[in-house]
Order: sequence, then structure tokens, then C-alpha cells
Amino acid sequence: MAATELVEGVLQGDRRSLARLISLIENEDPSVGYALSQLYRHTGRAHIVGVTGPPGSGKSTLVDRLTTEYRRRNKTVGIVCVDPSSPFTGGALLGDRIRMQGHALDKDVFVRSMGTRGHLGGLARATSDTVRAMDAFGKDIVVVETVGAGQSEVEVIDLAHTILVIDVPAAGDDIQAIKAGIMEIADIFVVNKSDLPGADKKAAEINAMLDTDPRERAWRPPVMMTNARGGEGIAALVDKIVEHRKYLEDSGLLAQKGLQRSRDELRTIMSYKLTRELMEKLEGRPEYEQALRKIAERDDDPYSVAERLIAEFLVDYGRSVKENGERKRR
Ligand SMILES: Nc1nc2c(ncn2[C@@H]2O[C@H](COP(=O)(O)OP(=O)(O)OP(=O)(O)O)[C@@H](O)[C@H]2O)c(=O)[nH]1
Ligand SMILES: [Mg+2]
Repeated sequence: MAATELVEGVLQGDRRSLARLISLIENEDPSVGYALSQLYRHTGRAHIVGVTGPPGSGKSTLVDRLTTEYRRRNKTVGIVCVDPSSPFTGGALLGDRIRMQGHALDKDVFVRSMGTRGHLGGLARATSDTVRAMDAFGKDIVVVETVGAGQSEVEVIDLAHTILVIDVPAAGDDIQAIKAGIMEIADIFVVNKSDLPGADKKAAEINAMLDTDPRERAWRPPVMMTNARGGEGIAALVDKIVEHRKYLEDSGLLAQKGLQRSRDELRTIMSYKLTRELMEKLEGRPEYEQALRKIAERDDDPYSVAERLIAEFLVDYGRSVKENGERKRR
């Protein structure tokens, strides 16, 4: 089934349509682009919450608890678990599935796991499209969980309005420390496993680090303590997430971020489309192969050739877009 046929279902809150659309997104099905353009106007309502931190810090357990608390507050929840190191996708991350089982029968919770299919840029794209699909579907909150080990995860979580960075007490734990680049993106710090010794010390360390931050800022990331396994500190954390959202709205930052995101996204889409369509048109064509040979033989130079090919392409492209538009209107 093509993605376009799923749009109505997604907008009407049909879970199967949403699940199928996400599979098509993961498979980079060509029909996805048009479906997403149809859904776009119905997005922008969800509060997107990113959860990142070292492996085993309790992210999934925490997300599960957050979900319970949001449901108690009558909010619907979408969850995307992203694991850049896993080749599995489509809900195949067994651990996450088991941990989220408490919500398996709740039709107002939708869980999806995603792993890498090839390049990481593709994962960031697929995650962002999946979040968007859940937003259009009508989820109030969309949580994106990803292991926080490097730059790649920052890219994946970039779309969140509110980012939680999870840390754990160091004592007796072989969990790796969170990296500097990850600390900087935190809107809220969470010291999870507060039932273990050293939690207060860890919170004090994070606060001390925040004290040395020279940036003037209206929102100083608070440091919250949770025991996700025992379900402690969860309501206070949700209160903070709500408070951060309100801060973003009141300060105008939400609108500002939205504009920046539109700018980045449009640029990405345009350069992707232009490059792909240009190359599709050129590759394998005799004139193109001949131009390549001429460049190699120093009979022509790549600068002039690029300029010529782009100019020709743009004229053709303009014509075909216009014709397509006319066809659609008929
Ligand atoms: N003592 C204690 N253990 C916890 C707490 N939260 C989670 N755990 C345990 O920590 C382990 C890892 O929890 P997960 O929720 O899978 O951690 P994660 O960060 O999602 O792990 P990955 O997705 O593999 O990176 C599990 O055995 C949990 O039961 C907590 O607050 N206290
Ligand atoms: Mg997990």
C-alpha cells in the first residue's frame, strides 16, 4: 500500500495506518514524501521530549514511568526508541518492548523502535518523519529515546523541544560518563537511580558544572532526581517538563526554534531534491559521460561544466514542475 493511501487513516487516528506509514518511512518508500506533505499542516501540536544518556542509565525505564504519569494526566503519548547501533527496526528491540509492555494494551500509547538502516543521516531523517507522523496522528507528547554517546545522537534528538539528559551515580557503576557535547544540549538534567549511593554527589557535580557556565541564560537546566525503577520523582519531573514548555512559549523561543527548524529543513529538502534529481537526469547520459572525459583530459574544466549542466537542468526542472502543477489542477 502506498503512503498516500494511509494519510486519511493517520488523521483519523487509525493505529494500523500509522504503523504502516512508519514502516514506509523506514524503507524510504518514494510515496512517503507526498504523504508527509499532506500531513504537515496537521503537525506542530505535540510536545516533543528527547531523552538521552549513557547505555543502561535507565532511559527506557524512565520513559515508561513518564508515560504512566502523562496518561494519568490524560495526555496521549508516542514513543520512538532510537538505537543507532542496532540494525533492527520496527519494534524489534526486545528490551524496550518488554519494558514498555505495561502500555501495550493502551490505545493512547504508541511505541516504535528504530535502528540504523545504512547511513546515520537516514536515521535522523526517519526519526524526524516518524515523530511528525505521530504528531499528525494526534499524540500530545512524543518522546524520543536515544543512547547518548556522541554527535550522531545529538543529530537524532535535535528535533526535541525539551531535552532530558540522564546521568547516574558513579559509585559502583561501570556505566560510561556522559560526553561534554551531550551536557550542553540538556534542558533538564536527571540523576536517575537515585536509590543508589552517590546520587546527591552526582547532582552536586552537575550543579557545580552549571555554575561555571559563563553563558547568561534565562533557563538554567534544573537537576532532578529519579528512581525510575521504584517510580520516585516522576511527577516532579513531568512538572518540570511542562514548565520548560511554558518557558519556551512565553519567551518566544518556541516560535524562534520553529522558524530555525523551517529554515534548516527547507534547505535540506531543497539541496537533497536538487542533487538527486540532477544526478538522476545526468548519470548514464552520453553527453554527461563525454563531459567527464573532457574534464579528465583537461579539454574542459569542472567549474564551467557544472555551471552549464545546472543552468540546463534548472530550465528543464522549471518546465516540468509547471507541467506537473497544471496536470494536478486538471
Ligand atoms: N537501581 C535502579 N536501577 C534502575 C533504575 N532505573 C533503571 N534501572 C535498571 O537499569 C537497567 C537498565 O535500564 P534501561 O531502562 O534498560 O536503561 P536504558 O538507558 O534504556 O538502556 P539502553 O537503552 O540499553 O541504553 C535495568 O536493569 C533497570 O531495571 C533506578 O532508578 N534504580
Ligand atoms: Mg533503552
